[in-house]
Amino acid sequence: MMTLWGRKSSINVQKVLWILAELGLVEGRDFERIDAGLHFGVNKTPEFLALNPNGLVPTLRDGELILWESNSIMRYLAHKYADRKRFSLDLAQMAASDKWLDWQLTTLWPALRIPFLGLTRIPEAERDYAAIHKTFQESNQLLRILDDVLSKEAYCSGPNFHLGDIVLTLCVKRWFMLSDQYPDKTGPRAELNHIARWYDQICKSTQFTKAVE
Ligand SMILES: N[C@@H](CCC(=O)N[C@@H](CS)C(=O)NCC(=O)O)C(=O)O
Repeated sequence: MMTLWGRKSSINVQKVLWILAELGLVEGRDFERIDAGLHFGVNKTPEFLALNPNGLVPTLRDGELILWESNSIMRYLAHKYADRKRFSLDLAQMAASDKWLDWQLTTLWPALRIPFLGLTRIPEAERDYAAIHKTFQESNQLLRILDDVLSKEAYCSGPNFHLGDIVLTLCVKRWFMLSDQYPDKTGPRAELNHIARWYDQICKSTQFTKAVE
């Protein structure tokens, strides 16, 4: 049985939990999950560091294979369970999706994680609202790129839901939620209607709301 280490509240663990659910894999039957990270600890123990020297979650063990990096784990699972035909592994489709996985990791999340951590983990009195506001605006600008794509396509990489949509939805979920954390409850979130339509569709037609708490 595969083992996944990671707390359910982590965006990167949620990517893996969601793809496992899309592939029809069930916790307790097809994989076991061990809570790790933040208050659960575990991820800095010598045993864990021997598996993942970064001391981060998610980490997956499948037989002899130890994997870390959430997007790599997603690609591995999509290929391993190709027979379930949930995600097309066509070369062009995978490449179109892959670019969004890279963009999420290298471009969107580095901007969005600053208001996310600032507004959810740092006590109000210690928050740097100037930095939070600036990076929230940068996130708005980046998400306009996605919104523009979604004005022409149903999903980020074409007509079908794919891996890129999973990682972007989890960022957008946090972006939606952040405005509520502002003291005046408005926040600087831009109106991006194509993203709103796409997000609603994903809530209705995928395992998102069941897999991600
Ligand atoms: N690039 C890595 C980043 C992993 C990462 O930063 N994980 C965070 C949770 S989202 C973590 O383990 N933080 C330490 C903790 O939770 O204690 C990935 O995509 O898997």
